[in-house]
Amino acid sequence: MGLAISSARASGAHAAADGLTAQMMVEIYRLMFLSRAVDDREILLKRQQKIFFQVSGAGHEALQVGAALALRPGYDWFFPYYRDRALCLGLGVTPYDMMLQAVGAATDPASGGRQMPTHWSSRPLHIVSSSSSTATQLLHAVGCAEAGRYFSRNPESAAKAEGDYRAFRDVEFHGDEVVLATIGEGSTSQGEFWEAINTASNQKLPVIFCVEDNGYAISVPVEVNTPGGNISRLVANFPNFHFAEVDGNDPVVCLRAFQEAAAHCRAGLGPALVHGHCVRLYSHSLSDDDRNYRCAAERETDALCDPIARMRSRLIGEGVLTAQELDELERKLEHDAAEAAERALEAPLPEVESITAHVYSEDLDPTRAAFATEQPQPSASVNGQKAPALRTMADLINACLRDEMRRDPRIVVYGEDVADASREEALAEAKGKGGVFKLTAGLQTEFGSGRVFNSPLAEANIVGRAVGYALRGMKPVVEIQFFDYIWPAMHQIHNELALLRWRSNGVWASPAVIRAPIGGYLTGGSIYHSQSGESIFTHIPGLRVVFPSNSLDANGLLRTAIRCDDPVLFLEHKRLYRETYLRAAYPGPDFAIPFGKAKVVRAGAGITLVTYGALVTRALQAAQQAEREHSIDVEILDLRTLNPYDWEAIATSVRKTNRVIVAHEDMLSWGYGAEIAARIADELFDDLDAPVRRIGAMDTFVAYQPKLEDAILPQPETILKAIVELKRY
Ligand SMILES: Cc1ncc(C[n+]2csc(CCOP(=O)(O)OP(=O)(O)O)c2C)c(N)n1
Ligand SMILES: [Mg+2]
Repeated sequence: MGLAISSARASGAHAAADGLTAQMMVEIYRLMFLSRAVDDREILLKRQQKIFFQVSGAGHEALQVGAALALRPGYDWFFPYYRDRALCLGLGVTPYDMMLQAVGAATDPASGGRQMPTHWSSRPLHIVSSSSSTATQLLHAVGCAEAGRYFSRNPESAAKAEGDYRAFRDVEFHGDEVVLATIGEGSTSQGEFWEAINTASNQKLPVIFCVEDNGYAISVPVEVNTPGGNISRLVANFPNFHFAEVDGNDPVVCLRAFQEAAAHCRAGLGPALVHGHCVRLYSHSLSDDDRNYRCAAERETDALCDPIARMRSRLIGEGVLTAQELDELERKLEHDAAEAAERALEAPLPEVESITAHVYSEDLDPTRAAFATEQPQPSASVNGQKAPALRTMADLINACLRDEMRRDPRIVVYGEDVADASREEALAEAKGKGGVFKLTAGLQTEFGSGRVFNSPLAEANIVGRAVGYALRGMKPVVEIQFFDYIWPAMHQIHNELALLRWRSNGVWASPAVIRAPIGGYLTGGSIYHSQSGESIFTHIPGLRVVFPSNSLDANGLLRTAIRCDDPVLFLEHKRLYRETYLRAAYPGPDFAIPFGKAKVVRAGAGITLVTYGALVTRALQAAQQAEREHSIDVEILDLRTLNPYDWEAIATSVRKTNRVIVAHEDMLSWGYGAEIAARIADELFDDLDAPVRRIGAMDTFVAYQPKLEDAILPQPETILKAIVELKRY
């Protein structure tokens, strides 16, 4: 540090109050003051319009420095939020790193100019890229802790392997590592806070939750967010927790609280929650003015609690440093902050050409030929012997999960009801559940409850934890019980799962697989068990979307989804799960299909019909009838994957037929077909002899009464009618 410590203290091993050395007391003050100095410098830059956003940690420094000094960067794991400047300085992020982010420099190590300032990330320090979304990070912290525990219990699973995502996902773990997740008191109102402490408590995970309670969420005071105004009182009954409610303006008290919390976690006793009462000395951000909603007296009282002023008096009072030595130290830190800003303002800006880098994995392209591993290998039937058994889509998805779990010990499967039985003793007499559609049947029995388990009934919990697992190098293959209930997880999917790689400039990634049964034609499935909505997910950059139409494709595409290095939404049409006409022989444990390769399921020269999912069979019926009754020769393309999709196959077919229909089960307006149709009109206009036609469901939800369902969803007759009409042009 090279800091001057007053001679009275520096001379010996004399300990200051609370058992801390003078050196430690000065280090605490240095970090607190440096944090404030960087904030104040940024505020100046913002006022000079040299940076574009500022949010400060002023008033939170004591709590955060206590946390930083109790934990081990690069060993423990950190999920901070935007106010954690002092925490990150304490962990080893430099003022220059921070200023690079403020100016949006190409060399900003957190995001390469993609994120706002204070959205921390550092791979070497184990600070995981944070978003602006409040509370999402807590579930990542839980998944991260689960992954650390998994690797400690199964160290062989950390081994590198070639041929799949593991080649690019390095694993580090320590048996006594701790995960820190911080949050403001207002954000504890989010469901994800409760979903995170639920799992941490239940599984005794080594997560320290730190609530930085400054009494306000922008303009909303704590009592509006938290019944009774105190989060500690509300959470007090969660089992296995160590709780501490502390004066967040006293860094020594905070340090001790975090040391005790860490000891509880490292001993495997469970999680901890440190609730620090601190002050927000500035407005929420530079876009806010707290004089609009706080009285002057309240702001003045807070100002008197300034933890830096208090610590300064204490250092002088205890004879650790003189006022003059402190002045010198402060001038030096202010100079360091200013110098970091000057240097950062000179740094090169990101190139526009770099914008699309890291949306998807650059290491492993799931469209590449390597994923066209082998032809199906029927398990029986040699030399005209007995034909191999044909298996349904449900069977072949289950078989793929089983094969991949045998091959890759980093795979865990969880979701609602996916285990055979959480109470294992029941399996002595019961056959097990294994999913409401039985797609995961027998997996817990074969691979154990450490790899296949039930989650709480909370979809954000399922996906948020998957992000945490995956960023540690594991492969969570999770189930959302019905696509209709994916919406509570939407925030995690859109703002976290799909975005982590891009926002961290390729440093972090969460290549998890989400399986979701989708679609209607169930006769009685009604509104909440028949929804489609795939276009909402294909609209998310960073997320692969797969939608097989038959057993063999489901098997081969799921294998690619699991082995690839991107997050994948794997949509399984539940009407197709057990259709006998879609059955296929088991293709062997290495059968894979690359993404982005459509299949010509019927060749023809008259009209191109682009479709996928449950409409493939219905399109085939319509095409056969069109041929029989109208002599129209329809070519059907099954897209199989929706992002990426096979534009070349579409273009080749349309150039041949000059007429095209895009058909899907989802609602017509703003549906998946709108994009395909628009692109055809745009790029293949000269090849068209007729307008591009779309087919989809009515713009409503699916009704319970089959008569209504039949009318709402597209039928073979709907498709036939469109074919005949289009041929008239
Ligand atoms: C999910 C979500 N909703 C709303 C916001 C907008 N927002 C940003 S910070 C904030 C208040 C957070 O207050 P608190 O949790 O107390 O943290 P503090 O800023 O006081 O440290 C809000 C509403 C957001 N970022 N994320
Ligand atoms: Mg707050």
